[in-house]
Amino acid sequence: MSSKVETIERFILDSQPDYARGEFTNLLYDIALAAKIISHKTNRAGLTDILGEVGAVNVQGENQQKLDVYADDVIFRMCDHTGRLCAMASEEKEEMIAIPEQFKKGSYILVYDPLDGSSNIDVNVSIGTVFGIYRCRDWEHRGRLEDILQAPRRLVGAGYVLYGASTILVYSTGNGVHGFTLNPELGEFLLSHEYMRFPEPPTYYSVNHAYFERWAPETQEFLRWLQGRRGDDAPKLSSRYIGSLVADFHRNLLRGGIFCYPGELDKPNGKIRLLYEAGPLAFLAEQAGGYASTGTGSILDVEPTELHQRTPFFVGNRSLVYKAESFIQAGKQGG
Ligand code: P6P
Repeated sequence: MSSKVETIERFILDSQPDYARGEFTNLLYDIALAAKIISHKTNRAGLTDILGEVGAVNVQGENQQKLDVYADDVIFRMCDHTGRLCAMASEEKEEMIAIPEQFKKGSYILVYDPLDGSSNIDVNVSIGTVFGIYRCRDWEHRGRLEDILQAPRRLVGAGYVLYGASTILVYSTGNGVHGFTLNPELGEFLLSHEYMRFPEPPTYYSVNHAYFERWAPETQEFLRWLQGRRGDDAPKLSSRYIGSLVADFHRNLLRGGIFCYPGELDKPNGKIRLLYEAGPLAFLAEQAGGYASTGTGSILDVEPTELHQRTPFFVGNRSLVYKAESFIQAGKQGG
C-alpha cells in the first residue's frame, strides 16, 4: 500500500512522458471523472430508481440493467466532445461509436465495458468498468473500424474501476500498474497501490465449476490439477468466484491467483469479450508480472476481427497460466 497522499491527476501528470501533449493525459482525467460519477450512482443504487432492468436487450443478448445504460451514457458523454478520441466501442453498442461531426477528432480510441458483472447489480455484489486505449493507425483517416480492431499488444493504456466496498481505479500506461482509491468526502482518487504485481505464491483460482461437463477433457484435467487432484506439483489454492470478472481479477492481482473462463465444446470461444474485457486485463496482467492466454497463446497477440468477439480467457500468475497452456496444448496434440 502506498503511504504518500497523491491524487490520480497529480500522478498522471508526474508520470506522463516529456513528449506527451496532454491529449492522452486529459483522456485519463476524463475516465477518472466518469468513474466518480458512476461510483456516486452505484453506491446509491438501492436508494434511487436505477435498479432493475430497462426492458431492453443489448448486443450480447443480455437484459440491460438501468445502471448499465447509465454507465454507458456517462462514459460516452464524458468523452464524445473532448477532441481526444477519434472513435469508441462499447459492450453496450452493436456498432462502433463515431465522434459526432460537430466535434474535433483526436488521435485515441477508447474501448470499454461500462459495467461488467451487471447481473450482480441487484444483489449488491461488486461490479466494474473495464477500458482500453489505442492510438489511431492513420491520422489522416482516423476513426475507422480498423483503428478499433487492434491486437491488445498495441494498447497504450488500460484499466478498470471496481465499485465495491470502496471504489478503486487501477490503470497502466505501460509503466507498471497503479491503484487509486476514491475518497468520497474529497471526491478524489488517491494513490493507494503503487506498482501492483501478482504476488507469489498464488492463493486463489476462479472458475465456474457448474460448466465442468461442457469443457474439453484437457481443460477438465487442468482444473483437476488446480484442485490438487493431479500430479504432485499443484499449488495449494482456494477457490473464489464472484461472477464479476473485475472483482475476481482485482482480488487475484492482490493475493495471487488465476481466473479461468475456458472455451466450451459447443462454445469454443467461451464468454469473455476480447476487445474490452480480456485485452485490457491482459495488458494490465503483463504489466503486473502476470500473463493472459487463450489457452494456446497470448491474449495480447489475438488480432480482433469483430467488435464483440469472445475468447477463452486464463489470466493471473504467469506460472499458473503457463500450466493451463501446457495442459490444453497437450490435449490438442492428443498428448
Ligand atoms: P458466468 C459478467 O456477465 C461476466 O461477463 C464476467 O464479469 C463474469 O466473470 C462472467 O460473466 C460470469 O459468467 O457464466 O460464470 O455466470
